[in-house]
Amino acid sequence: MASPNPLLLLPTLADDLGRVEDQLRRSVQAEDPFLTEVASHLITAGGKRVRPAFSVTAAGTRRATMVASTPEVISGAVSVELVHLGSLYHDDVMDDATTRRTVESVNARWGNLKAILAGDYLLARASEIAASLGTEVAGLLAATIARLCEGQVLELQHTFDRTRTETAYLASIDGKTAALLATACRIGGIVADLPRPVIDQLTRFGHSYGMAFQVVDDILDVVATDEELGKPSGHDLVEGVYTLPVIRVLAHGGPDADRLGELLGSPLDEAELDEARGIVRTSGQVDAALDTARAYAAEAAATLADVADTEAGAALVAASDHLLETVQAAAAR
Ligand code: GRG
Repeated sequence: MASPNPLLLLPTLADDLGRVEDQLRRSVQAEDPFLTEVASHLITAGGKRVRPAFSVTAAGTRRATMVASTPEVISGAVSVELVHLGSLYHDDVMDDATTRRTVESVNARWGNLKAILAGDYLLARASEIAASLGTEVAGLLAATIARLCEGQVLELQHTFDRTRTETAYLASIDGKTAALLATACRIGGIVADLPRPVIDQLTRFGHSYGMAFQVVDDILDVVATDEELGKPSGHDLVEGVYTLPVIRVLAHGGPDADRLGELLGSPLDEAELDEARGIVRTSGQVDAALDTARAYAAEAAATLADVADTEAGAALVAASDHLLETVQAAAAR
């Protein structure tokens, strides 16, 4: 069993995340109760709230000990989580997902059209809140939404592509995941009015952490169970999204690569999915991908070395060390 995320041990964070939760729910209250229900669905379902936790913690990196966040920092954290939510609504439509955050996905429950519209609504609310924090935050969030789209398009361009390269994979996750984690930290720093060099450090931290986070997420899709993920595992292979461990097995060559190459390139039935996952799991490339995630996490920690003497700085560094714990146990089975 992995230990809790070190950010959650910060004495003020639970209260601040409670305030984030309240504002999140208020921010999706529409005039139409049906729209409120659809837009609230994944908020109520839960989620780890990693991005708001980073915004709040990043904002505190120059204080020796954390204090309750300002309303502006809470709003910044909410705007980032709303973008994340909007992207999940749209992502689940694209993937035809049935489950998210352990509950029925929005598209499965209400259909694609409503899921797309509710996703748009979440993005609009995020933009409105960001605009209340000033033009820099509004511009940054808009540019980050564009980065998510760019990352996702890069992924779509390579679905069922057995020749997808590691470079193409890394460029995609940079946009679809690392950009928003970088922005989560940057917004915390901007809204807390931290010195510019610290804001830039926090941004680099969030970016490296985000790269590690997505590599870990992709490894988990190969090695974890449905229960551990709260959604069907092996989904990436089914959808034709070939991630780091798969790309490396194929690139390595030999009998594993040959057999995996025969299986991939088109949709898989259940037996083929099991066989493909088995090949990747036993190939040694899961460990190699873990090394890559570890290197990004170490890069993230190193970025914050000179603020690691504050409570918040130390917690961010510890969070990057902790990230690998979540996947090591699953990968070792
Ligand atoms: C309209 C903003 C927008 C984007 C359109 C669909 C799309 C382009 C991008 C998809 C981006 C995406 C879903 C990336 C995956 C990011 C990721 C690792 C999600 C899981 O994050 P967790 O583990 O999930 O933090 P919880 O549920 O805990 O919040």
